[in-house]
Formats: sequence, C-alpha cells, structure tokens
Amino acid sequence: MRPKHRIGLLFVMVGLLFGLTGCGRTDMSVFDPAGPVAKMELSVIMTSVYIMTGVFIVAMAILVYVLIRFRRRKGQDLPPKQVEGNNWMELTWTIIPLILMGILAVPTVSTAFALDQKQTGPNTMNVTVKASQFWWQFEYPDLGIVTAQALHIPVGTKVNLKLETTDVMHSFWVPRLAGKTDLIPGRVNTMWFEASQPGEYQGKCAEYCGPSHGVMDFVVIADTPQQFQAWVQKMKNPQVQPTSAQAAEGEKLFAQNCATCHAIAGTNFKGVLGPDLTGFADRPKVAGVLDNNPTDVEKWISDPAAIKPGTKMPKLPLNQQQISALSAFLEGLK
Ligand code: HEC
Ligand SMILES: [Cu+2]
Repeated sequence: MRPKHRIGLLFVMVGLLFGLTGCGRTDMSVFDPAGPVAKMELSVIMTSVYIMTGVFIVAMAILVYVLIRFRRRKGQDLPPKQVEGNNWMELTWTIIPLILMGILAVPTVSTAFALDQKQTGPNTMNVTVKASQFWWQFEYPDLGIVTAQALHIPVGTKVNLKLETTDVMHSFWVPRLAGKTDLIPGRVNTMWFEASQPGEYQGKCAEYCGPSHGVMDFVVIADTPQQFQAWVQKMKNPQVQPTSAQAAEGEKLFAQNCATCHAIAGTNFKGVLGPDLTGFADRPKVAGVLDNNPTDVEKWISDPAAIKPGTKMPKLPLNQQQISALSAFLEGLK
C-alpha cells in the first residue's frame, strides 16, 4: 500500500471509531434491559455474538497459521503443487456451521414464538398504539382513556399492544423494554412488553417516515400500581376548568382555533386530527421533544414546524398575548 493510501485508511478507521461513540447513549441501550421481553431478546443477541466471536477467532487463527506456515520459501517453484478435494475437511466445515446454526436457531425460534403470544390472565393490559406523522396516540380500550406521546403502564404488568398507523409506515421502539415492531398501513401488528422497575423509558420511531422522523419521540412511564390507578382516575375526571382569567381567555381561543384538531376529555372539544390533550400538564414533554413548561408550550404554538418540520399542526395567526393565554389554559389541564 502506498503511504498516501495508508494515511487515508487511518483517517477512515479513526472516523469509524468516532462513530462508535454514538453507542454511549444509555437511556436507549439494548444492553440495559428493563423487562422480561428485552432480557429474552438480549440473550438471543448475546448467543449469536458469542458464536460469531468464536467463529471469528478460529477463522482468523487458521488464516494467520496458513499465511505463516505456507509462505513461499527459498528455492520453491511457482506454481506450488495443486491439490483438490479433501472429504474430511469438506465435512468438517459443513457440519460445524450446521451445529452452530442449530444452537442459534433453538433460542431464536422459541423466543420469537414466546414474544408473539398475546398475554392473558391477571396482570395483563391492552393498549392500542396509533402512529401518525410525527406523534403517537395511546388508547386504553378497557379503561376508556386516550393519551398521546407518553404511555403510562403499571410496573410488573404485561402490556399487549395493537399497533396501527393512520398514514405511512412507522416503527415502535423502546430499546430498554422490547425490540422494534413496524406499524403498517392496512394492518394491525401486535407485540407485548413489561417493565420490571418504575421509571421512564425513552422510545423512538424506528422507520423513516418523513422530515420529522428523527424527532418522533415518545416515552413509556412505568408507574407503581398505586400511581397508575391515580393517573387513570385523573384522566377519567380531569381538571378542565380554567384557573385564572388568562386561562379562561385561552379556553375561548382554543375553542376557536384548536378544537377542530384536539380533544380534551370532559369538554366538548372533540377534534381527532391531533393529539388528545387531556391531562396535558402532566406530560413530561410537548410534542414528545420540548420540555413541558409555559415557555416551550408557547414556542410550540407560535411555530410548530420550526420544531417539527412537516408537522400537520399549522402556524396560526395569533399574537403573543393570545399564545400566552393558550399556554396558561393548557398548563391548567391536570
Ligand atoms: C390542523 C390540525 C391542528 C390544529 C388546528 C392545531 N393543532 Fe395542535 N397539533 C396537531 C398535530 C397533528 C399535532 C402533533 C404534532 C407532532 O407532534 O408531530 C399537534 C400537537 C399539539 C401539541 C403537543 C401535544 C402533545 O401531546 O405533546 C399542543 C400542545 C398543541 N398541538 C396545541 C395546539 C393549540 C393550542 C392549537 C390552537 C392554537 C392547535 N394545537 C391547533 C394538529 C393541530
Ligand atoms: Cu417515523
């Protein structure tokens, strides 16, 4: 290799090494499973990593051995003696991979079937996930609740998910709880997962779906059973009365500008084109990506496409005072 090429190769290698630093994000690491499904999947991943590492080491050892042992020596003729066919070796390198494939197939197939089963019995729950460009709706058919962007589940409960999309393909992915499942137009896919510890688990859309695919974030909030019951009660009897004159002004503006797309339980706002805003103040994020505080809510309302290019929420002709009033109304929805 020419020195110039060597330097080029060095740059490529260093670049690839930097690429690996992306693996440092721990809140979305498959290697830190937080529930039984993610644990089963990790064990399949590790089985194949161990097998592949073993194969790599053995194959490289043979390669190095052959390179050294069969180097051309002084006085040797070219071409060397040609040999062909060796039944013993052919059999070895057919049978060993077959055995390795078998070892990998058993846990892969049994895990795949276990994860495909709808979970029944006590400590199970059903949720329907509906994805739209670029947000997530979560419906609890047995509880009569609808929410968006943040999926509450009780810890230690197996959650059966039905996955649907209202537009293009998306993919539901919460790395610490379970692998990806696609949401495909005209189809209902299913999966289940469970969180073993209370906490927040970051989720992302994992199938390119348009300009804001990269910020199609959501979160799974695993509550203790008591916290979950309290949340359900709040969602069923939400606080919707404006708590200040400014919030009352915001409610009026909401009826005029926003209610065609947004629903709020306990009011006559019933729009379905955008996320249900019941209990909005308790959501950790606005639109899945901004912090939920008055400043960021105002930032969202004043220009949604600046945060999420391609969003279906329009920029409405509102002045600062009106935007603040709307934010005050929304931050009162508990
Ligand atoms: C044409 C339909 C439409 C109208 C009108 C509309 N929105 Fe939206 N809104 C959406 C959509 C769609 C989203 C989801 C955006 C995303 O996350 O990609 C959204 C998201 C939001 C969110 C974030 C919700 C969450 O769960 O994080 C808030 C808050 C919001 N809208 C408030 C408003 C307010 C206030 C108005 C009126 C000034 C309004 N919207 C008007 C469609 C609309
Ligand atoms: Cu997407």
